[in-house]
Amino acid sequence: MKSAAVTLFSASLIASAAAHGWVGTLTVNGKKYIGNKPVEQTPHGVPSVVRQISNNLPVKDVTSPALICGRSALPAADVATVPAGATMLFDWNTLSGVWFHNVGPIITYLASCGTESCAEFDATKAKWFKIDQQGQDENGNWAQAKLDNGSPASVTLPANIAPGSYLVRTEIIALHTAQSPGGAEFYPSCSQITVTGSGSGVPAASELVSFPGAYNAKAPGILLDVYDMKTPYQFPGPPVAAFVSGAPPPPAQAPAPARTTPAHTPTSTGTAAKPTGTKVCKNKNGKKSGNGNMGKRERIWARADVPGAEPTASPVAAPAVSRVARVADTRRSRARHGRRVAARSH
Ligand SMILES: [Cu+2]
Repeated sequence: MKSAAVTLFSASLIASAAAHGWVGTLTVNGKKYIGNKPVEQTPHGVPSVVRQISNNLPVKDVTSPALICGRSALPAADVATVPAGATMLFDWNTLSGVWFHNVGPIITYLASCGTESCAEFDATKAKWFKIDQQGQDENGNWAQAKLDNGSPASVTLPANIAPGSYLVRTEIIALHTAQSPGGAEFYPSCSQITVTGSGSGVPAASELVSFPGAYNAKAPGILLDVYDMKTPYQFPGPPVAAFVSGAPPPPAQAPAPARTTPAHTPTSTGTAAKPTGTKVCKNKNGKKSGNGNMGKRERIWARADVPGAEPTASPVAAPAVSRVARVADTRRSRARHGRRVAARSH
């Protein structure tokens, strides 16, 4: 017979396990690549292109190696072929079905695996560049909330990217408890791809980051009260790489050795970056759109977050989400976590 304590412990395990997810399917041009459940659920998974994580708990320590590809992520056996410019659809699963946290961005990075297959590639050595970041749409709805109806996260590979072997790191950051240090929840997932095409787009050396290392626990996009935002959301990490966004690349970090500039690297450090926040998110009804696809405007807005613009205060300071939306989010968050205290615990 179970003791009350054991029952309670089991219940809390179930509650937290149900809360978190993994990439269950990557779809490219209609072809589906199955991602395994975490090792705790599926010790012997099917061959996949998605690196399998050990369990589905969030990563909360930005200095942890788990921030690279998820908790104890294992290299995967297969590699997906993705033409430059193709859209990758990431289906996020949880033990209770679909994703259900609803506040926070979805951010995607790539790292070259060099000349080796990504199946052999050691992700601790990866140098990442950002290709996409999705925050709130013009109604204040977060990209993440759109996963809640079972829609996949949609990320388009740059059309001009140089072909080769890449690791894709796509990440949900859940911000419902981010008002406390260490409260943000990171869900990184890595997939192994071979990009085909004839593009020549590569990141500048100054745009490459490492995980862990790219994120600061106190960054404004990581430590914040997402229900009481005074300024537009500031994505953590570097800007989207210039060859993707079309913005001028950031200057090399000083002190930097004189660069032997490759022919393809633009040298301009002009100040033509569009300011962020010129499009203020407002939400009059707080309703979810129910549409899993990102609007074009949103993508443009998200990608307008370019070098030089991030640290600058928005010229139009206004809450990014209306009070109605905040209340709705809070209610949903409470309902899903049972109670606020439970939510804070994971
Ligand atoms: Cu959670």
